[in-house]
Amino acid sequence: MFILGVLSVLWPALSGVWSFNFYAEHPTVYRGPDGSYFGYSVDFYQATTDSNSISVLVGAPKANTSQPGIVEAGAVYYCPWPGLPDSCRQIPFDNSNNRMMKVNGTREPVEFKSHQWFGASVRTHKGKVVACAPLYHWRTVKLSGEKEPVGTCYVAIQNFSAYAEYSPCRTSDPDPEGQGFCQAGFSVDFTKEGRLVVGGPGSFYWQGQVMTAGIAEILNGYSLKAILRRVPGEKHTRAAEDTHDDSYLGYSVAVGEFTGDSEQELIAGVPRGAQSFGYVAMINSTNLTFIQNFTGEQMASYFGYSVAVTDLNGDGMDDVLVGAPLYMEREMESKPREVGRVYLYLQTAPLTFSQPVALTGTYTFGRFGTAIAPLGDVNQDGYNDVAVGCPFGGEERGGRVLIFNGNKDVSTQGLTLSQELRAARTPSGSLPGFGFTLHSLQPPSSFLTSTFHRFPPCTPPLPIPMFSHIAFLLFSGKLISQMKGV
Ligand SMILES: [Ca+2]
Ligand SMILES: [Ca+2]
Ligand SMILES: [Ca+2]
Repeated sequence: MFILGVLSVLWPALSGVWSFNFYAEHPTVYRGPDGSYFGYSVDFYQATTDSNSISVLVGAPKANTSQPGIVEAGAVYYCPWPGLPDSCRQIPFDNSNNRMMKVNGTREPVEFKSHQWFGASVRTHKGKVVACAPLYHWRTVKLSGEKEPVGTCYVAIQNFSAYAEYSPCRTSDPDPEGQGFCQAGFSVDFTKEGRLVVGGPGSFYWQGQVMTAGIAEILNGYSLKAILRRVPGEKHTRAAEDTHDDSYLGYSVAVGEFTGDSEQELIAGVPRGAQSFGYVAMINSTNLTFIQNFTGEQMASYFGYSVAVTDLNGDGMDDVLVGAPLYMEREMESKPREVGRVYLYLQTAPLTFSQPVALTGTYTFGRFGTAIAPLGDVNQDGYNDVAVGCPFGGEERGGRVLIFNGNKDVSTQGLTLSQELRAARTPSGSLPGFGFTLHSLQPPSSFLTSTFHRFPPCTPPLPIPMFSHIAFLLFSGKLISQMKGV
């Protein structure tokens, strides 16, 4: 069943603060096939930098495709903006069946694309697009042949006229102790130069791994037949001691500048590292060695589930935001409440950060911090702003997106909550999961978020959360609403 988003805005009670707000009365709404998890990932797409036409890409990791013999390969949809709810169409990243090989005289599939979750991640950078299938399996190099979830990604350039596959963990290093369970593409991002960053949280007994590669190198010399091809110039983190097993390095990735030069560093969430306190690693992008960590404060809070980078206090230095959506608030003489928390680390000098500024969720089991999206400067006061998703927040647990404004004195005054958005109830009930995924475009200040229809009883986040998205909402930030709080 489809549900269209009908939205309302909860205006915050802020005394004497003027603020611009997202205009949320009539968001653009897109929808995909029922059960396809349409909206699991989202991004904006601009074919060229001087192009005025901006469109929207939406991942639907359980969508069926026209690939022969493949069930639920997953897809990424191209949606024109502005556009009608049903105007999205699948992008043909891969039209083919499983590749085959001859083993002992019989033809066997080399890979397994059914249920591979293509579209679980999608990211764009100046006309380049990457989308990944973290549950793509392939038959290992072993004679016995085993199915292992190495994951794979596809890149597209030149307005979807050229495609290539990039599967950095499909190597001759199989099994759990190698890259066999990598799930490459669980998270993806780009550096400012357009170099691809891929997280694979299952490598090396789930220590996890981060890889980078250039898009030009992925495309040059690409061949369907070269299954074990190594992309020239690819870089990756390596296996550590076994005390790092089950850490999930690469569950989330982001990029920023933290050393005072122009070579960006990588930021990667490790939500089960540090004895399950979770940490976030800063990684040198030149050699992929570890520089320093930010460590969580509470065991099993899933610190590092999400990461983001932006400058929130206007000093020109990138700051780091880390989500811990299972953080529990413990008050004296009351039961702990699982509300979720976001930590902001302000860069005070190269490789030096403030004590974290904490933003704490208010809704029990709301999973505040599941998604974090830098917004640019929404209210035009000179300081960047940020959106935080709280997908099961609200009295009806339908989900909330909270907008926080940066300022000069964030370290002492924190961030200011300026707006709380929600999906309104519909005749068939609320739209749960509003704010599960977030991505912004600046300018014009707009952001994408999604809702989904069914979700299981509260379970800890698994490497792939089992959610079913059915609708998808786009807030156009015309900033027409200037209001004075009461
Ligand atoms: Ca740097
Ligand atoms: Ca800053
Ligand atoms: Ca601002």
